Order: sequence, then structure tokens, then C-alpha cells
Amino acid sequence: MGRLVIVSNRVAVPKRGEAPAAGGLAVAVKEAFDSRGGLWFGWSGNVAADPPNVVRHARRAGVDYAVVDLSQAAYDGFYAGYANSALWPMFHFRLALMSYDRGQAECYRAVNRFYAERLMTVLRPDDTIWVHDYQLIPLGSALRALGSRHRIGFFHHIPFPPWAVFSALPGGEDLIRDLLAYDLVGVQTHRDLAGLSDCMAQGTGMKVRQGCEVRFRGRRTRLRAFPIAIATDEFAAVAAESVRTTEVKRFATSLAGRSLIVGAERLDYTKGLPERLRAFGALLEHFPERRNAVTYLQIAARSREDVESYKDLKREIETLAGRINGDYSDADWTPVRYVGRAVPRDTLAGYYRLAQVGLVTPLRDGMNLVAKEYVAAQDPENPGVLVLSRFAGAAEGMPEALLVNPIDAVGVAEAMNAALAMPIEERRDRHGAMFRRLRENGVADWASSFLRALEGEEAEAPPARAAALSVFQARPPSRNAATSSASAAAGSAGIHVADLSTARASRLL
Ligand code: ADQ
Repeated sequence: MGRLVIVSNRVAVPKRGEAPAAGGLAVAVKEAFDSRGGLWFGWSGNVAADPPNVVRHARRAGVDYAVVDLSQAAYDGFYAGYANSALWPMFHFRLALMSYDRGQAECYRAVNRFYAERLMTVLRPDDTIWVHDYQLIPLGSALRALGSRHRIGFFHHIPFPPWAVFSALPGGEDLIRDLLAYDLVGVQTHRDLAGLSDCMAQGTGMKVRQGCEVRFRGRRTRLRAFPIAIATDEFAAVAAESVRTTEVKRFATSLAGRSLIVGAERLDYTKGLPERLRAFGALLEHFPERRNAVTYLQIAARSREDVESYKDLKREIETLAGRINGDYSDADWTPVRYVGRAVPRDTLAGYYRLAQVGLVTPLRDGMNLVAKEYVAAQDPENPGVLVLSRFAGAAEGMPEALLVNPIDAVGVAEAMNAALAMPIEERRDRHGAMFRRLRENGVADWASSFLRALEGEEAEAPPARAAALSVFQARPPSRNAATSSASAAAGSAGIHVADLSTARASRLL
């Protein structure tokens, strides 16, 4: 078996003697790399006025890294420009935030051609190539144009909208056609698969067999859903350890017995932060008994500060948090604690474990790993409750969360209130079901099932439809249905608690 070659836009080469990054792709592909050797190719993160046109190599912990630098002009047009100002908002259904510039679109293609040329210099004939995410959609076709006959797979980490949305992008048809250079295109959820399949059919005019296969110029491109996962046991252990550290204990003491609601993400308009702050304001307004009894900790790591819409977002969040604190604070209580930076992963895990409510309410999200991490971090004997946006990919496999529409401030407030009131048996039942599912589908399974499908070991029958139904029909333990007061509160509030019927599932698509 040949090497596995991972290509992602940003490649963080660990410093000599340092462990590789503990999250994301690094964990996902570690085992695959361990068993067959591998190469990780991408942008180094360096921007230079006139970068050397060379591939730099490094070897760390058994993994070969090959990275290239970008010029300032390439970075501006490709990354800050087309990828993050046109593609990112479009893929997240935010057409009003899209800004399109033809020069940037050309730059995006030029950078992908540049990556392909550099990558070809380091490839071996029997390598399997796995390309990641929306920055690199045309990489496969650029490699084919240079003569690559490798197996090439592409995984799309963010949502995939239907053609009615996608077609707002000038040249959208070309981007969809680029996907036909891949042998396998993976998305996170069945909702995304429906979007991708619709774009394939309408954007190319080609027949999409059973919604998941296209044949074009002798190549078969398969379309599949592979929901990304986390290293559940490892994260659970980190969280259990973290609550014993001085830092997390000090934080717990500072709560003075109040309940904790936690949110954590990159500062990004897709994550629904202003909407979430309004929902917390609504909790304090409509449920006065929660005043001075609950603290909301929001951790928002800075992100893409060179893109204009992200600067506006930061101002809006700071204003909203200031207003809630101005309206409701007491001398001994600040309702919103806002931390505007990244915190270490183990500290974050400790905060999750302390929190009675995990508030994960993106307006759209490919998957959302925070939802999974929050569940993994809980004490199984006394777990907190996940309040989760129905528009996060994670909702497809977590029907036991309290599922909400994030723009309904009062609805989200009612869900938070129901979560804070939920009896322990119901919390255990809901948590237990989600935790078991997370353990059964770990991140190593995610990577290996993608690679098995790419390398031809997948069963021929398309799994999409049957799997979609079984996920949507999953139900929480029967006790929840009518007996608990929290369920009743959630039900009367119109919160969709684990009852995604097939009919509703199809409305969500
Ligand atoms: P992201 O949009 O970055 O990822 P997410 O899946 O939630 O979103 O992953 C974020 C990661 O960063 C998590 O591991 C989280 O713990 C960590 N993190 C978040 N805020 C932090 C903070 N303030 N400090 C430190 N760490 C923080 C994209 C897609 C998602 C998809 C992933 C993986 O947008 O939908 O789930 O890729 O495919």
C-alpha cells in the first residue's frame, strides 16, 4: 500500500521535540499515518513579499511534512479574499455577506495550480491523496491537468448548500465540475449530501445515480457523508483531570455555587454569538429566578481579523455583553464573562465539565466539534445538558440534545431554562445515549472509513438513505417522553427534543 498524502490549506509543523497539535485533523490522521507512513502537504502559514518557490521538508514523530510559503498578494486574493469572503459565507447560506471579486477568484485558482505543481514534485505513483476543505476544491482538477492518476479524495468540512444557494456564486458551475476530478467527495451529514447531490445535478446537468454517484469521462465520483468525530475517551480523561487543576478549581470557586452555562468557539458570524447573547438576555428577562443564580462563560478565540465582517462582529458582541452586564449585574455577580481569546484545550475541557449547560448554537455549521467535546467532558453520574442548534451538523447524530432554532431568542432561553431544571435521571439518560454513540464512532473510525471508501473497500450499495433514516429516527430513552417536567417544558416551548421524524428530517434538508 502506498503512502497517505494529506493536503490541507494550513499545515502546522510541530517544533522539534514538541508533540503534534492535539486537535482536529492531526488526531484524525495519526493512526492512518502510523500504519502506512504519510506526508502532509500545505501552506506553512508564512507570508512573504517574494517567497522562495520551493517545498520545505521536515520530519516529526514519524510524519513527513512538506510546506510552501505564499506571497502577500496570493494570501490576500486566495485566502482572505475568495476563500473567506466569497466561499465561506456562501457555503454557510449567508449570501448577503458574500463579496465577490473576479481577480480574487482567479487568484484562488492560481494558488491551487501552484499547490498542485509543487505537490507533483513530491508525489510517488502509488500515493493516495486526501484533500481537505473549501480552500482547495480545484486542487484535484489541477493535479489531473498535470497528469496525476492517483486516487484522490476530497473532504468538505463545512455545510454544502443546495444549488439555489450555491448558484449565487459567479462561476459556481466550474467549482462543482472541479469536484468530478475526485474519486470520492465526502461531506459531514446527509443534509450536506443532499445539497451536494443537488448542486451536481443542477450545476453540471449530469445524472446523479441514487443521489451519490456521477460518471464523467471514464471517472466515477462517489459522494458520501462521513460525520467527523472526536477522540472521545481521551477528551473525557483530559476533562476529568482538568477539574483537579488549580486554575479550573479557582474558576469553580469564583462561581460561588451558581450554575454555569458555557460557550466556546472561534469568533465567527456563523457561530451565532450575538443571537446567543440575546437568548441569554431573554433567559434573565423571562425567568427572573435565574438572575444571580447562573453565570454564562463565553470563550471566543479571535479569527480572520483581516476580513471586515469579522471586525463588525467583535464590536457587536462586546456591546451586547456590556449591555446585559449593565442591565443585570449585582455587586457580587457578573452575568456574562467574556474571554476573547483561545484557551488551552485541557482548561477548556475542565470548563465544559463544570458547566450545567453547553450552549452550542451556530446559525450553520458543518459539524461542530464543541458539541461533541462538551458531551465527552461530562461526569456521567452528574452530566450537564447540551443545548444545540438544529443547523449544526452535529444535530443529525445527537437527537438527545435540546435542539433549538438559534435565532429564536426566547425559544433558546426556554431551552436553557429547561436544561437547568432537568432532573438527574433524564440528564443521565440523554448524556448516556450521546456518549455511547460518540465512543462507537471515534475520529479514527472517521478517517479509516473515508480511506476505505476511497481505496475501494467500501460495500457497493450506497449507504446514504438507510443511514440517514436510522439517524433521524434515533430516540432518547422512553422515560423522557412525557414524564419529566423538563421535557414537558421543552415540549411546550416548541423545542425539538429527539423526535425528528422522517417527515421533519426531510423538511430540514
Ligand atoms: P471550526 O469552525 O473551527 O471547524 P469546530 O468544529 O467547533 O469549528 O472546532 C473548533 C475546535 O476549536 C474545537 O476543538 C474547540 O474545542 C476548539 N476551540 C473553539 N474555541 C476555542 C477557544 N476559544 N479556545 C481554544 N480552543 C477552542 C470546521 C467546521 C466545523 C467542523 C470542523 C471539523 O466549521 O463545522 O466541525 O471544521 O470538520
